Amino acid sequence: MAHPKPSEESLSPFHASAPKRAASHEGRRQFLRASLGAAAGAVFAASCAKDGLDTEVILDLPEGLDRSDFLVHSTNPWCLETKRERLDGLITPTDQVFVRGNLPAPDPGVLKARGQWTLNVAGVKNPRPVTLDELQAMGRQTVASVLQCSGNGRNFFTHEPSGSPWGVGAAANVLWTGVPLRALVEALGGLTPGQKFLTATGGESLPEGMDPKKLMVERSIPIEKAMADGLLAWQMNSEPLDLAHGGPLRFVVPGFYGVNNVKYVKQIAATVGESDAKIQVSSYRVRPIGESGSSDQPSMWAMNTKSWITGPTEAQGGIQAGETMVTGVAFSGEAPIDSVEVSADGGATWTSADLVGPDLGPFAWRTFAMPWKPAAGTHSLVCRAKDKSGTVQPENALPNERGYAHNGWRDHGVTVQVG
Ligand SMILES: Nc1nc2c(c(=O)[nH]1)N[C@H]1C(S)=C(S)[C@@H](COP(=O)(O)O)O[C@H]1N2
Ligand SMILES: [Mo]
Repeated sequence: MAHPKPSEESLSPFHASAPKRAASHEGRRQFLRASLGAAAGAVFAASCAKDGLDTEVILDLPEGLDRSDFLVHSTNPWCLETKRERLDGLITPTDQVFVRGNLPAPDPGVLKARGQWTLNVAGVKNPRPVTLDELQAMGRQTVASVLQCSGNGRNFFTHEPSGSPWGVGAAANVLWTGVPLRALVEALGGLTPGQKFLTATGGESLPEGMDPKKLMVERSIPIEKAMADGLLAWQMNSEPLDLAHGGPLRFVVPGFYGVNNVKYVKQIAATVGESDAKIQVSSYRVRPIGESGSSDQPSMWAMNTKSWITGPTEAQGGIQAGETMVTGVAFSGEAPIDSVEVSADGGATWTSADLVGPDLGPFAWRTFAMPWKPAAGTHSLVCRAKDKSGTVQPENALPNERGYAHNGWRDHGVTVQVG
């Protein structure tokens, strides 16, 4: 079993490699206990082998989450992947949304006084700290958008990129409610001239003695995108935002990869340049295999066109010959979804699927379905989406050092046994 290489996502003191899977359970328990014991204020994480951590060594999941819904890639910070068959819906229930932390979450105490959570705002004519109570009086909007980790699909690359080996489940479609960034900027007198980026900073506390620039979650995006679609959100799926997903306040960038959706946001600043934090400068950059990250490479901003099958799946076991339904999800960060085709013979022949349910806007995913009457045997189900700009999901993804942005339809397929 391949063991993940150390990664730029796991170079923090919060990630320690787990013992090899060959180690005995007792050995692993001792290792875990020792690590937790030694932690004393610091924390321990076990990064995982490709099929997730052993059940025995997993700590309690964040409040309200059920172990059976997830593949556990690491524990502290949490990297929890939603199982493919759980993504079979228009809105992903909050307790089934994947969790990905680069750092351990802040103390849950921050949720006790949500209204007092304070956001520093800079790069505007009248910069000042604004409380969540104040933000709630400045405007309100609800947006459906796909939250997807840049590394979703990493496990399908064959060069074994470092980082969590996500399959399809580092993604969810959720409703965000908050105040548009543009309303906040207007309330504070508008942007000061010359700003090209919007830089958002996460509110986790960082360990003493470490270079904060190497650890902090601080992301910059083009200012036009931020002013058009950025949202300071305090609700997910009509409930107060929980800690795992960034409560009390999160900067949401519909259409952009997960990392730009900064949790526990404590500062937003309109800036002339991009953040000098490592997560912006050299991490989350698409580059050829073997190259190091640098700021002249494309940053993980807009998501590409993508779809995958959610049912039937291999995990659901064999299905009976006769009538069934192929289902899945499709989205694109750049243009609304136009159509989805499904193939039950590995891409030799294609049939149009029906888009199911209401269109929740350009940043949400569409669910699709196609009636299917399979004969007994083994079938290879694949799907491919087309967006309204004419972009078609490619057969193969572009291999890249960190295994980002995999949207190849072939690797996203499922093989099902029909009895
Ligand atoms: N403050 C903060 N924001 C963050 C992160 C983080 O570690 N800290 N992780 C980012 C990454 S890489 C992803 S994929 C998403 C995951 O969001 P979720 O845990 O709500 O699924 O949050 C992003 N925003
Ligand atoms: Mo991510």
